[in-house]
Amino acid sequence: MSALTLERPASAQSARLMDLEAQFGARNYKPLDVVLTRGAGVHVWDVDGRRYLDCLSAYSAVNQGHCHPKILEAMVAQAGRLTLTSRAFRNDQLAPFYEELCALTNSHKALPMNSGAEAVESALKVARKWGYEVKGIADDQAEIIVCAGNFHGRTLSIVGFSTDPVSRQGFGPFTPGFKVVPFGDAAALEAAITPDTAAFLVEPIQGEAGVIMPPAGYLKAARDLCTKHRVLLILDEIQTGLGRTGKLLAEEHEGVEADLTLLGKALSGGFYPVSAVLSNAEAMSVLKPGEHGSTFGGNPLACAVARAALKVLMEEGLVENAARVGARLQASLAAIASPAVKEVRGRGLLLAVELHEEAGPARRLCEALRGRGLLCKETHDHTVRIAPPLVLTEAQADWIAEQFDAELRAL
Ligand code: IF1
Repeated sequence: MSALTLERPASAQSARLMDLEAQFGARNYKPLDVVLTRGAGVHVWDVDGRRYLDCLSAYSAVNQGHCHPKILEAMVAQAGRLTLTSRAFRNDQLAPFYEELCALTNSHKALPMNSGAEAVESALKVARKWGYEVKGIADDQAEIIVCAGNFHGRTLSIVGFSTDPVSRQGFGPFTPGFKVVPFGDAAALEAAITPDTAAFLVEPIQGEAGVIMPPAGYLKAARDLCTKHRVLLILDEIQTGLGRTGKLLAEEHEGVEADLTLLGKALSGGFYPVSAVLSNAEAMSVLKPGEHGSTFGGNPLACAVARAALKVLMEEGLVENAARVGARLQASLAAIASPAVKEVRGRGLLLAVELHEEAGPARRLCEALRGRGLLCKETHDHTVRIAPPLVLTEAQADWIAEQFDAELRAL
């Protein structure tokens, strides 16, 4: 029977918790009415003991699986030793974190921050400073090109160049110096470049926009245009990076190397806010002491957690697993014969099912799938994102496809 209309009664405990959230919390989210209390691997449990397969992974922050024991162990050990010194002093976790992160990503330098948005903002500052000091752009004239449909975070500068009205409504005035071009259009990118262009910031696959894939060759064309016009290519891999698309970095699918690469989310395996700006060029060298910083950026606890998260990612072969199991899941989803499905798209374990408008809001499908023990989230009105932890097995991938098949037929 379709679970579409199943309105499961929330238990007294979950109802009380939801009421408290409504009473005291800012209403900046509309979450599913499921109150989670435990996670392990691909699964999470709600306060009523129901188990779910997590197909969101906290927006790709728990690629290693929920509460990975080895990351937990590293976090607890470090938390009992030294958590925060500020960068006024040094600590014994930062250098090994730098070394391991740069070796893994073939980077020259790394700038450690906390949230993804902070990494984005830091990269924008580095790009502007590089534009003035290295490229020779006149003061305060630097331009940075971004793509329509972008999602890079929620700070004022970032939402200022968003094309999503909901993200920017009521938050003006915004930071100047940004130009928007269509995603996937290399000609439009070249036309937008001027001698004042310092950088081009883009997601290799647009996550929030609905797992929008660029045309084949677009990233390579962007790389070549940036090289030709001395523009820094900044790839935001905060969601696509760290194995999510079946490569360590999504840029590898097109064999390109960004000048600045942004990481976050799974850099800590979901244990702690850790982000980083990686520099393949010497762009980072424009930063001088005192010009940028953060209280928690590069703290020993963050570094210890990130080191363990990267170790788990590589030792457990999660990048290859994402490629193999993701291809199986994508093929199974694409084989679903349902008139409700407009498109199945994505790469590795960053997938999406887009519904035809007549099939109704994707939220309803998410609610129905929750009734089957599968948690996923709609992005915009008609697309369901499917991004389980990269530890997913083939059997679990088949189970996900079976749940979608059952509910899509019901649609
Ligand atoms: C929310 C979206 C995803 C990101 C990329 C930078 C950031 C994000 C490509 C900023 C963050 C999160 C933010 C979170 C929900 C989630 C999200 F729906 F908002 F758009 F994943 F698609 N670059 N994405 O995806 O990183 O500062 O959040 O650490 O704002 O609700 P952050």
